Amino acid sequence: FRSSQKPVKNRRRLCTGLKAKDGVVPRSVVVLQGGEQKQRYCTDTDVLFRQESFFHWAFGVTEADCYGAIDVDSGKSFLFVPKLPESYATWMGEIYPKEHFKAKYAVDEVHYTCDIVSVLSNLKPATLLTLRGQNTDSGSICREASFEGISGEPVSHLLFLLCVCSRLTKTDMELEVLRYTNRISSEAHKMVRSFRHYCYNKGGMRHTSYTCICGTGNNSSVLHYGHAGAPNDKTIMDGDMCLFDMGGEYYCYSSDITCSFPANGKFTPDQRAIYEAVLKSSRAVMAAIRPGVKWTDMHRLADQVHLEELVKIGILKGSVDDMLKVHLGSVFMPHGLGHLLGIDVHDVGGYPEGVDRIDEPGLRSLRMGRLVQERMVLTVEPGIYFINHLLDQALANSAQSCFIDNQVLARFRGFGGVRIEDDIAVTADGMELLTCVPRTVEEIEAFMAEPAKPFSPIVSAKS
Ligand SMILES: [Mn+2]
Repeated sequence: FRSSQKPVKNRRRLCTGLKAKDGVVPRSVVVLQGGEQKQRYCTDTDVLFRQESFFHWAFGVTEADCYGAIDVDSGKSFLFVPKLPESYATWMGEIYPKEHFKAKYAVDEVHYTCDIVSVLSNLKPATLLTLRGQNTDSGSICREASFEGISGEPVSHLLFLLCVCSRLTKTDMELEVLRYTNRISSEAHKMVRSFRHYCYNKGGMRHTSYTCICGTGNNSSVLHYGHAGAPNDKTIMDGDMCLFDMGGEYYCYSSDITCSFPANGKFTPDQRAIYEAVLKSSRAVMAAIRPGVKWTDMHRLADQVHLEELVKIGILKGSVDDMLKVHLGSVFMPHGLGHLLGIDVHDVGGYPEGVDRIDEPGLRSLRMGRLVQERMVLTVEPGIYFINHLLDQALANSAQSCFIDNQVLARFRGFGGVRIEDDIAVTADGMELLTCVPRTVEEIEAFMAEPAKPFSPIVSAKS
């Protein structure tokens, strides 16, 4: 990336927004703290570093242990980097001068972190604006910048709201990186077993966006399979459905893609029926997305298509409208339709302050409750799963069990699940599909029948 493409624009958006806000006094200075290099437990082995997301958004800095400041009135930016000991040059490599970082990150001034107090006091700030607020996905509070000698009472919540709001919609540069993460991750999905190798080797991606979820057979109904207690270690059996949810990360920007397919390359009639039901809801949602639609309505649309298709398959019987009233859709899709995507895989800002999640099965798991806006990047990830304990609960509930044909359902116990997850960018009149993998049953079967192809070349995007 050229330095002009660094997040200069994000800092400018931030200053403009702050100046327009009540309660921001003249001579306010934003102070952000970057991520710290941590070690594995009590050892001296470094944990692979990944920059803190807000800091990355504002400064684009890949090094650890930095601070940044922005003078809101002038827009002037300051980067503080650690002053490294001489021994660093022996063990870690060249120690760069401050000018190196000034050019690399297109900031106005670079200083050492040990000088942060004197540099900031020379600005004679009326207020320091720091970042503090709650992430609506995790419930965690982001860590406020702090350093020895910080003076006065920093104002924190204001900056958080503004940063979150600005991160909701993406700049041209951000969209370009997200297109890249999707192009590489899409190709890597086609390599399946060498997914991570492809991301690293062909895409220059040091991280994946999250722990790969690779469930097969019944495990494909475990929504977040692949954790330490279930480390993607089941032997794949002939006839299994596979559900592989994997995304590469580049320059701290995420991708989040799921492919579901039969392990042996050929769908059984039941596998095809469930797969095509999910594909139908995915494409119905994509056809409906445009600025101004409610994301909760998109979730409901997916539920409705699933129920209609489950009636056709024979698992359900009766009126779909009545099924919706008892939230039957959430038995088969207990998670939300999709979420914001950006520097974080569950990107910030899903719910504005004062708007709570809708307290209904399924919808309460939806990570975004806003109207869809141009330049938002979202995942569309409907799924149908056969999760034994949810099926048993529904069968024990007479309001729901009256719609279920248990004899047909019994055939699907142990089936696992199907999720189809694509990433999209919202445009002025619709959406741009960022993900490009085989999606129809025919495409998947044809792709899996082909002998191993050489890696397809990565064509760089037009500038
Ligand atoms: Mn996702």
